[in-house]
Amino acid sequence: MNAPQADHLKAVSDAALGEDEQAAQNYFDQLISEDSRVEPRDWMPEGYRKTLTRQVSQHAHSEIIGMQPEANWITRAPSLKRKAILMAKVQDEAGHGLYLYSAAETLGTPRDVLNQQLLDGKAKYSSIFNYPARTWADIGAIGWLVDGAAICNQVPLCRASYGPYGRAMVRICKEESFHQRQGWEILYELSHGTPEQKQMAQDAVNRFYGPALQMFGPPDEDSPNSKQSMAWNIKRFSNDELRQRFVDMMVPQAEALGLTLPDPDLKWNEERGHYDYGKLDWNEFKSVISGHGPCNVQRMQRRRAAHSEGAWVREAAAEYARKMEAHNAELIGA
Ligand code: BYC
Repeated sequence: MNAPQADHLKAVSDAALGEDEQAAQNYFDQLISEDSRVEPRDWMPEGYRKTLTRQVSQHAHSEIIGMQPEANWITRAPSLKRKAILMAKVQDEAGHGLYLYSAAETLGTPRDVLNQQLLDGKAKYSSIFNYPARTWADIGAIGWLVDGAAICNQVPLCRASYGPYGRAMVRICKEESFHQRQGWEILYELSHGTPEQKQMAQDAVNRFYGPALQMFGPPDEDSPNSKQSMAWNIKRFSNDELRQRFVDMMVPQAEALGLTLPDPDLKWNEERGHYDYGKLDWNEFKSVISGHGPCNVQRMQRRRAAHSEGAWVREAAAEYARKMEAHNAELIGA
C-alpha cells in the first residue's frame, strides 16, 4: 500500500470512528433527555464517568469514615437495647459503603484504587465526620440531623441517571429513615428527661446543626460541579435548594422535640414560603475539607490502622477465592 492509499484509509477509518462516537454520544444524550438510565455497558462521556466516580467513591468513603464517631459510643451506650440499635446502625453504614464501592467499580476504577485514594488523603469524604461525638446526646444529634440531612440529599439521588448508583441509593435511603428515627428518639427521651439531660440534648444540637447544613456542600455560586451534574441528571437539585428543604423540614421537628435550632436569624418568610436562615461559616467548612477540622487527623489514622489490621482478612478471602476457583476448575475438568 502506498502512502496516499494509507492516508486515505486512515481518513476513512477516522471518519467511521468519529461517526460511531457521535452515534454513541447521541444515544447518551437521548437517554439523559428522556430521563432514562445509563447502565455500565453504555458508552458515556469521560467527564460523566469521572464525575460519577468522584461522587460515588467519596460517598462510599463518607459512609466508611462515618462509622467512627458512632462506633466510638457502642461500648458506652446507656442500655443493652441502645447498644444493639447503635451496632445495627453502624453495620448499616458499612453496608452502604460496600454497595457504593460496588456501584463505583462498575464505572471502571477498581475498589483498591479508590480505597488507596482515601488512604493517601487524595479523596474527600463528608465534612461532618471530622467533628467529635462528645456525649451520648451527640449520637442522637447525628442520627436526627446528620442522617436527616443525608436523607434530604440522597432521596433525589435514587433518581440519579446512572443505574447502579440510583439503585444503591434506594436501599440506603430506606435504612437512613430508620437511622434518623433512632436519633430523634434518643433526643426526644433526653429532652423530656431531667433538666441536665435536656441541656445535653440542646448542646448536641447546637454543635451539629451548622455542620449538618454544610453537608449539602458550598453555596450554589461556589459549587463548580453542580451545573454539569444537574445537566446530566446526577444531581436533581442544587446544594442551596436541598439545604433550604432541610431547614424547612427541621424547624417543626425541633419544635416537636422541644429543642431550639441555634440560629437567631431563623424565621418564616411568608413571601418565599420558606424559612430564612442565617449565614453559615464557610471558612470553617473550607478549613474542615482541607484537612484542618477537629478530627481529620484522628479519622484518617484510625482508617489507615483498620486497613492494615484487616490485611489478613483480605489475604484469607483472596486465598479462599483462589482455592474455590481451582476446585471448580478441577470439577469441570473431571
Ligand atoms: N464535605 O461542586 P460541589 C452519611 C466538595 S454519608 C466534603 O458542590 P458536588 C452517613 C466536593 O466534593 C453522607 N467535601 O460538589 C454516613 C467538591 O470537591 P471535589 C455523604 C464536600 O459533588 C455514616 C467541592 O467541595 N453524602 O450520610 O457537586 C453515618 C465543591 O462542591 C462537601 C454524600 O456523599 C462536604 N460536605 O456536590 C451517618 C452524598 N460538599 O470533589 C451518615 C453524595 C462539597 O471537586 N454526594 N464538597 O474535590 C453529593 O450529593 C455531592 O457530592 C455533594 C457535593 C452535595 C456532597
